[in-house]
Amino acid sequence: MPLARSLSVTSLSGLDEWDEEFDREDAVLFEIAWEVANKVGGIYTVIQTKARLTCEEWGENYFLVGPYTESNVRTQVELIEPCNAPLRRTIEKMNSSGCKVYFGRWLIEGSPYVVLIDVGFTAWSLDRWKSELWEKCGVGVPWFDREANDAVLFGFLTAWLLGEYAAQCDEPPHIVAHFHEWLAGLGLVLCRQRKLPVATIFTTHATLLGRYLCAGNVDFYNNLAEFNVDKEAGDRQIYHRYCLERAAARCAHVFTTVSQITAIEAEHLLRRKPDIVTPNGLNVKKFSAMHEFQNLHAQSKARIQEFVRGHFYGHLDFNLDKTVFLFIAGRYEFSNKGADIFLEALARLNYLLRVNHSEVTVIAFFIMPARTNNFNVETLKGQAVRKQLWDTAQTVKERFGKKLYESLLVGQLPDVSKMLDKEDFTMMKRAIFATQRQCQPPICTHNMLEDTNDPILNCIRRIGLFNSSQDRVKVIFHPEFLSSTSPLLPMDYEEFVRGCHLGVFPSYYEPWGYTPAECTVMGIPSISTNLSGFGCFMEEHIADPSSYGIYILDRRYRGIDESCNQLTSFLFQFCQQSRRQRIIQRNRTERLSDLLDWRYLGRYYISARHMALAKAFPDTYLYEPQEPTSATGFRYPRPASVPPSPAHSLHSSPYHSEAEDDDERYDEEQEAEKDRLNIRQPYNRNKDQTVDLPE
Ligand code: G6P
Ligand code: 1S3
Repeated sequence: MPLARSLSVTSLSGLDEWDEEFDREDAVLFEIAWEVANKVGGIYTVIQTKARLTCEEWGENYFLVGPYTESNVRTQVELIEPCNAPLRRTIEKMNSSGCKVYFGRWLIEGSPYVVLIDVGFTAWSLDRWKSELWEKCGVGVPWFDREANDAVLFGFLTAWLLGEYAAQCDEPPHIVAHFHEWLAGLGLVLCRQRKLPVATIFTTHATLLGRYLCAGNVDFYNNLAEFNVDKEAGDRQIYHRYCLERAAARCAHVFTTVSQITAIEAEHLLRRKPDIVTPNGLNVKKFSAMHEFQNLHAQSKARIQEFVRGHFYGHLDFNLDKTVFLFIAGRYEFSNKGADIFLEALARLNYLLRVNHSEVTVIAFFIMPARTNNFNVETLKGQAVRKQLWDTAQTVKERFGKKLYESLLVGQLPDVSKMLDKEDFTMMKRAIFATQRQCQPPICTHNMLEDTNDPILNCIRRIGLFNSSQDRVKVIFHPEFLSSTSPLLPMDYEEFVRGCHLGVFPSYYEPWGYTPAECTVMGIPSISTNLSGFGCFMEEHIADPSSYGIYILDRRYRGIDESCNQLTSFLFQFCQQSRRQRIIQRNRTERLSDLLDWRYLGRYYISARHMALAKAFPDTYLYEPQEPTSATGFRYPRPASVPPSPAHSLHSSPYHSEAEDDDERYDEEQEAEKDRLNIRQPYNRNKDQTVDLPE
């Protein structure tokens, strides 16, 4: 009987790596989600970034199953013939029975196989399947809920696919089917109801009810045990969706979720405690030279500065070299994602910077998609004016250079007072006149369709952050995801993040939260909360998170005003750091990326699959839970070097040169090595203490 897993520890910058000795025999893994090759939100990132590792583990026996949409397939998938006989027969059988099922390779790292099902093509079966769902499971789905109708079609089709595949195999196969989120959950319920030979896993990335309740001004975490879940779901007209989600969680051999905090939520709202927490990882890119990511920061920052020069034309009365770029990004859920308290904290920060006569200016970007009618004229004009100034400067420079050259050719030093003539001055004056502006630089880059009801704009109106000259905090709301082809800010999201100084994600409802994790692996500090999966995970694994640039806001035990004050103080502290301190902090942040690498976090998925196989096929598989090792309780100690507090600034002069930066990078690389050596010392979690390290 194959043992579920044996553990051997190798090193991943101080973290242990698993060497798998698990005999999968003939097992086949299907991973099923609505976001396979179909970007909607965070689940896409989970599956896409994890694919390489899962392909390495399962090879030709790994299949992702998702919905077919022509536009996605055209850009992301290469359609090919099915790679094995049972699957080919399965797809042929389904296609000859009125379905449209495609097979291909998803063109991402790892090139996993994908089975894509056109749910619309089988819509003729919807009523029949809904009746079956009602008769067998007692769940009624109303006709008007399009998403739930898709969930029914997708569920019946995936269960059909798995059942057919099992039937087409010569030997009884060992299938593991991993379903993500309620939209895919019905397939799992049907596998169990039809008693298919499938080991099932259900992962929820948020609960439906949790998301709805949090968005509705409820003291969610203090009342988790009190909610009458059926009534709450009914009141919000999501009872049928909730039933599908709860049935999947309850029927699964193994139930998982992405964080401890969502595990507690699921236990109360879905009435099952998750068997394993499967935190989300990333595909971490490592640069051979440590300062490489610092250079990328400088390059991307220069591009953001160019945009800012255009956006604030006529009002560029602040020093761009002393300007700090903050940002929040994600799905536009105003209070769930914490945009409400971020704005309030910005207003308080504005006051603090003003009364302290700070030289620092803060520009806060809000990147949250809303309904718009394209870019607004004033914003586009800003970039046109900037371009014109640049062109004028280039023309004058060329004319100047030509005169200088001619003078040198005849062996004379030029008369500098005659180098610029009247025409040059006229050209320059005209360009300067064009920068006159009657209005303040715009807050929003687009024409909003619901301007008067927009929560961000309304909040800005209330707190009065209007980008005036007196304001030390300026706000730019870009209600569209970023793209490198944008005429306004032509940068993709990754480049933009690299160019900013701090990501601010003070979410109230955030099962995991990829945005701060992405910041971390790019070496950009971030603020998250102890109500987000990411924040709790980092708190658990790092002795002093803020010294690594991981600020964790307390939204759990404090009222909103207190949390807002804490956020303001994080922001104010951050603004007081010198450039040197920011560079040191970025190096530390980047050092945490191993912790978020799928090479480390993928182990929880491995455990979940083994546990499911052992539960579904107890005669063949045995699951042995992992014994705690010193590496399991791993915690990053406090950094060995100088803390990045303003009081310890070693900056020698107010004029900061690039040469100094290079010295700092050198110091930091040495410091990093010191820290790395210290990190390898095992941390004793039971004593809940940090390691005392020599300075
Ligand atoms: C990186 C670059 C330096 C640059 C610095 C700016 O470290 O390598 O050349 O001076 O970023 O840092 P700041 O926090 O001011 O954007
Ligand atoms: C969910 O997406 P969201 O932004 O709606 O799933 C993500 C992936 O697991 C998770 O990171 C996020 O917190 C959830 O909220």
